[in-house]
Amino acid sequence: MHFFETSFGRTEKRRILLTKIFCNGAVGYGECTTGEKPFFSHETIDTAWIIIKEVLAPIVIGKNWAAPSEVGQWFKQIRGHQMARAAVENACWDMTARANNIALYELLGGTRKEIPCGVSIGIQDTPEQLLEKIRTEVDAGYRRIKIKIKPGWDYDIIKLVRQTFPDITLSVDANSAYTLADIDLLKSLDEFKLLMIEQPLSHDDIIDHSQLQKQINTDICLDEPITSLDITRKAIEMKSGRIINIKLGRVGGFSEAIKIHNYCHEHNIPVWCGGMLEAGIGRSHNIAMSTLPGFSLPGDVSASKRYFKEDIIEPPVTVNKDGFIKVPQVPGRGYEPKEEYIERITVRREVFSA
Ligand code: OSB
Ligand code: MG
Repeated sequence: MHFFETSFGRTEKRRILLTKIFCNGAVGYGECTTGEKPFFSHETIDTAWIIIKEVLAPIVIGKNWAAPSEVGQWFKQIRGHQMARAAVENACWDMTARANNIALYELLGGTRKEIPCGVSIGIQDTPEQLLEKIRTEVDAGYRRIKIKIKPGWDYDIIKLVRQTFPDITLSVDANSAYTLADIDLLKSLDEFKLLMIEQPLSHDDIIDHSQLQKQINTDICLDEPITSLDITRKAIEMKSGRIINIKLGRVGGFSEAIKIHNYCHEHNIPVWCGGMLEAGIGRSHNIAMSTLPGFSLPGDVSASKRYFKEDIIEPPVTVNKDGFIKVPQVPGRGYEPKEEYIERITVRREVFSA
């Protein structure tokens, strides 16, 4: 994969944990979106493995449910480990859509037939490299460009990007790289007419963000601290930001994501679908979720080929010249796992049965 750098580090390759659930002939897939190391959140692929094996699998195996949201309910008693929970819960939704022969996006309550796409562009080795990357993605049709920033790769870089691309819809993501002591720098970004600044302050903070939002014009978008409906409600009540990034893994799966979406929709807070460098299963789940009506801003849901030489699904996710992904109108996800390829690159496997 092509490297991807944020304020918390560089990712060069991904180990991906997939879940697969069987019930009466129907099969559902899930993807755990955690990174290898606990830099974005506390979870890692290895902690997720243990939690799925020792806690989540025993809860779901052999059980019946009328709606997959019940699975999310069973997992509520678990503190943290949202990405592990999502990997299992989402496979249950996926399987239920298959079993009922309907599209996953319809099972979720989605309505959009195509979804607007943006890209997230990591920190590069040189400013020229960044401009070149942006040029490529703008030419590909993407409807919003987001660049990663960190101290030392912020004001001057954004200024250069704005001078070069005066009219693009541009946002920035700091992944928690600043504190309120950086208020002057953060205020100075107002001149660039950014669509939003994503997670400028601490990963678990909604209090300082509320202070900051009072002092800057640019809309703050919260990412890292949005782990549940409850914290989302508090952040919105405190006016800690005006936009919410919903990530399926970070919130623990489809049921919580739908609840957060509904709450934001009722409160006129735009939401968009964040990404975690997902392979095809996670990517297709993000597409399904982005069809819900409140996902009004372009998400970080982009073409498979931006990250992977060969994705694990067929067809790979593609984005049209206008920057939209057409939502497959078929039962399930609409992107089939390449079983043989997955088999070939699998290094570890565990099977549980009732
Ligand atoms: O903050 O949105 C983020 C990737 C890994 C961890 C955190 C983030 C990201 C991205 C990539 O921005 C979005 C994508 O999957 O394209
Ligand atoms: Mg982010």
